[in-house]
Amino acid sequence: KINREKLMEAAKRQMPSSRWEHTLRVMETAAELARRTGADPEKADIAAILHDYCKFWPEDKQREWILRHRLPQDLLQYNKELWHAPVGAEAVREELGIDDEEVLNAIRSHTTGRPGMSLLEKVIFLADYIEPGRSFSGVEEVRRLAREDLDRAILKALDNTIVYLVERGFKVYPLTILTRNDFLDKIP
Ligand code: DGI
Ligand code: FE
Ligand code: FE
Ligand code: FE
Repeated sequence: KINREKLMEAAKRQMPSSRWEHTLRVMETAAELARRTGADPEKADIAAILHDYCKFWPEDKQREWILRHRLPQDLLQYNKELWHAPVGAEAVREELGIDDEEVLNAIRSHTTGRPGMSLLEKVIFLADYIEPGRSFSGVEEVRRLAREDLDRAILKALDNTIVYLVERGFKVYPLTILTRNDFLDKIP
């Protein structure tokens, strides 16, 4: 089984240095969230290292993976920024032999979330959103909420993303809406 150093080298090779630096910050933020919430720290570490594995793959290569690996075909009708999460999960399974389904789920759901997210998935989703290099409008409030309640923090992050997309006239991927509805239903 491949070790952490090899996974870091493999991920680093797929992306420009600015994106690798984001990955390092996601690793640190995920470690902190895992420590505080009781999520598995080793799984959080591996998922953080690999979460943007194919973010910088050419669009055509990502499209090929969606077509050839039984990924949701409706992704092709939406922003290509959504593709790297599900494609990344398949890519690290095939190219790096990652077979831990919890880690793969965390990679797969890190952009849109999904209804019924596990603690590990929540940690990776939020670490990606609140890492210290982020400057989205509203990120400070999500950072504050994340210190108290991961679910409320994710709901706020999803609200921000949906508002951002609507304000710019972009389509919203249905899974993003379903994830938000799921958190609305379960937050007291
Ligand atoms: O890969 P990162 O930049 O670290 O972050 P990410 O994986 O969360 O990707 C964020 C991008 O995805 C951002 O440009 C907004 C976009 N996005 C997220 N949800 C949706 C979306 N785009 C569309 N069109 N629809 C969505 O539901
Ligand atoms: Fe990403
Ligand atoms: Fe394949
Ligand atoms: Fe990321």
